[in-house]
Amino acid sequence: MGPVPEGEPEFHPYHHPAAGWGAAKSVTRFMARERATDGPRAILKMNHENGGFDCPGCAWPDDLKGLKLDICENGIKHVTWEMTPKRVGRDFFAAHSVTELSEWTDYALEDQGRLTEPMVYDPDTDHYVPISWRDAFELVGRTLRELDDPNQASFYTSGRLGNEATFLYQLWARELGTNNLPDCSNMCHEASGRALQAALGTGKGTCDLKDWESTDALFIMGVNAASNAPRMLTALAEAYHRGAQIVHVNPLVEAAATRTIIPHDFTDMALNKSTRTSTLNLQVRIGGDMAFLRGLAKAVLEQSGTDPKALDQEFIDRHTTGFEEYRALCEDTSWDEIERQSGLTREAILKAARVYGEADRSIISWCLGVTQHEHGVDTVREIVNVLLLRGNLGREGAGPSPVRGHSNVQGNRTCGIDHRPTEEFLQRLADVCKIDPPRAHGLDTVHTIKAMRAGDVKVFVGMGGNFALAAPDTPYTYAALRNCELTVQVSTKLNRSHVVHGRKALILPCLGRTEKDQQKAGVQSTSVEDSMSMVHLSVGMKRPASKHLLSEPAIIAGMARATLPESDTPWEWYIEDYDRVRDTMAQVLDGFEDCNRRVRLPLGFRIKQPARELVFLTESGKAEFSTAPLPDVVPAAGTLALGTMRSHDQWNTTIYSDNDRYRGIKNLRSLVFMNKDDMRERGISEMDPVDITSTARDGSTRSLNGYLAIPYDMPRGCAAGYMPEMNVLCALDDYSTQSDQPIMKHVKVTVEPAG
Ligand SMILES: Nc1nc2c(c(=O)[nH]1)N[C@H]1C(S)=C(S)[C@@H](COP(=O)(O)OP(=O)(O)OC[C@H]3O[C@@H](n4cnc5c(=O)[nH]c(N)nc54)[C@H](O)[C@@H]3O)O[C@H]1N2
Ligand SMILES: Nc1nc2c(c(=O)[nH]1)N[C@H]1C(S)=C(S)[C@@H](COP(=O)(O)OP(=O)(O)OC[C@H]3O[C@@H](n4cnc5c(=O)[nH]c(N)nc54)[C@H](O)[C@@H]3O)O[C@H]1N2
Ligand SMILES: [Mo]
Repeated sequence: MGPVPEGEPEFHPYHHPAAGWGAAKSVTRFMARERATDGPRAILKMNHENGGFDCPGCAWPDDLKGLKLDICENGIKHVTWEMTPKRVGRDFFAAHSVTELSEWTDYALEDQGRLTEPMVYDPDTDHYVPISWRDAFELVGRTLRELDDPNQASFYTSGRLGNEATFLYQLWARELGTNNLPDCSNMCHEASGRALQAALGTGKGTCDLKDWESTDALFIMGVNAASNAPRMLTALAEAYHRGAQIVHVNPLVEAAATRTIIPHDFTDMALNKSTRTSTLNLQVRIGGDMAFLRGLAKAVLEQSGTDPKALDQEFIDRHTTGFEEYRALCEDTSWDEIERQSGLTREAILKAARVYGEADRSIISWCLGVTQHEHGVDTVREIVNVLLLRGNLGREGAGPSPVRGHSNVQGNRTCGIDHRPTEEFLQRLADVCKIDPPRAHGLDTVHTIKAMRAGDVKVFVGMGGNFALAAPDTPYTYAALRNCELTVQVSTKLNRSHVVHGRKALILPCLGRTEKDQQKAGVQSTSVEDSMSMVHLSVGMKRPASKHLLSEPAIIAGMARATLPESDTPWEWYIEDYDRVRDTMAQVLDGFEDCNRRVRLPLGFRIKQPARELVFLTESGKAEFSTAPLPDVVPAAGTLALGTMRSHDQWNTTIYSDNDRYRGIKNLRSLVFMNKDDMRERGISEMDPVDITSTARDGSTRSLNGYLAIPYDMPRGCAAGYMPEMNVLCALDDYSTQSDQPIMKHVKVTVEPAG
């Protein structure tokens, strides 16, 4: 997947603070390699109030104080990656057949640079050849019009897509007649959305950065923040300085759970002065978070026997339902069971419970370590249960705070990317846009793959992303894509999803977020929503990578018009001026009222969170405790629970290098991190080649051979390695029955010396 390694694999445990000079050095090297001469100027334009573009690196909110240079190593890499001077033109495609390209590494594919003009696959020569935009749109339109049923098409969204394009995209799919709108969120935070919706009546977190700045205790669960949301480090360091408690819950002690030097704190950088970012680290077993949370709740309830202030009884009585059942459940769950399932001692859990009990205001934050499990929904609901016990909701400094992934993945859902839309949303869409949207629920990511494989979905459209690699069960997903009549990829760079394609295939190159989007009414901006529901404008300023590129909204409008020639939707008119799209969005979307004015305020606007105001749009009108039993997550004898995760030097399927600095890895991605006792038991030494075999629920097995074993500080019975390589081990049918999310953090494997 990654580049050809620059040397022999190395492993030296990392003992330095996160960010700081290591990050600065890495950025400098990266920019030099990418020859990104425009980098420094562009970075000064990133994440600024009133102008500049939104960093596409992650969904962490911008600094509330605005003007500070609020950037990070990985954001810079991500932007530089888009701004590369390298180009992929028609000559490139003429020189390399698709069969040849499919032998290249993923790194090599992306490293060719930015795509420059629309291309269509020619099966006679096995090459991509140029096609005009008009003919490309017509090919999409004709193929879709000729389907027997609009549900034979599926429209994937990766979370980079801006709000305006998102709105038009779902409008196109629904006007055509399908809710088949899978997105990357189906693999990411689907569980969080479902759990929060059920418990609180809003599928999002309730906290913003102000809450992070005033909380007494932060619980950070299942996130590798130093790599994947590096600007969180600033918040953690500030919290530590303030005297807040910071508890990390993760099988691994990740870099964000140690110390950091904030790169934009020039004094700290100059003095090499680091700040702690943790007061307690709890190494749960993989899948053990729910048991840990149950332990917290049990301890709080036990404490309330002698100390009535341990619970916020008034809050519970006024705002919640189901408390007595939950109390009984906690009493019935034994400490033995909690210890066994969490992999933590009762003593360690009581330490965390003391932090929680002594804090007036607590925030619980989480990411994929919590969601990508069979019981992801139950675990997020348990987070809410714990918060409710002490009234940690609807007041400053307290609440649930999921860390979202892609920079606009939350905005995608807000703007209608949902295969299970509510009747209320569809009705408003019908009333305002004068269309007749289908009412039946559509397909998500997993079910789109199954339907493509079965021949029930024949057209796949990917708005960004790299579906072939990001999805589970790589060979199965490849076969599914190859079984399509037409695959359409709207992309900025060449990737695996272009060489694993349908019988007909299009590559449609688009403007990136850093680039100027010129339309009839002038330069356009798009809006995005961060993890904390702040919506603001993003304006590109770079000259486009090629004069043939179109914006994502323009590509969608072009495909939509060609598909629906008689449509009354003013597709062309919308594209002349995105304010017009926003005016329509203001009428359809909750929280977007008057958005054209509000999005131009210095920091944009915040979408109202009813739960934050203690208004619960649940059936009972209250916040609802849940009472799910603890799942059994203890691996069977001889097996390990394997979590797939990102290295420091990658962005999902984009691999920048084979290094994982904070975990001490150089020149190696085909590895498996293991507990040293689990290694010894199997006769495996450091860097020994091993075979990893997963067993799916249906008993089928999948393998990766010759991976190198790395002894790592993690609980026994746990293992970890990198996505997307390890998607080979994830069976498509092993998705959560609660969220339909592929189970990417708890793959049942055996590991043995390579045979
Ligand atoms: N630089 C960079 N930034 C990114 C991304 C990127 O690839 N690169 N990806 C973006 C996207 S789309 C997303 S969704 C986010 C992902 O952000 P993360 O959620 O941080 O992603 P992962 O690398 O999958 O790491 C998951 C973490 O969960 C831990 N973990 C594994 N299993 C368990 C468990 O059972 N319990 C607990 N408590 N922890 C567990 C792992 O040790 C690891 O620290 O980051 C976003 N930001
Ligand atoms: N095993 C395992 N698998 C996982 C995960 C895991 O933890 N474990 N995580 C899952 C998660 S959380 C996610 S979010 C998915 C990620 O799934 P995706 O979002 O589908 O994948 P990305 O790698 O983010 O997509 C990268 C591609 O996006 C395109 N691109 C970049 N910028 C733009 C742009 O501005 N516009 C357009 N149109 N295209 C652009 C480029 O061509 C690039 O090659 O992967 C999932 N897969
Ligand atoms: Mo994600």
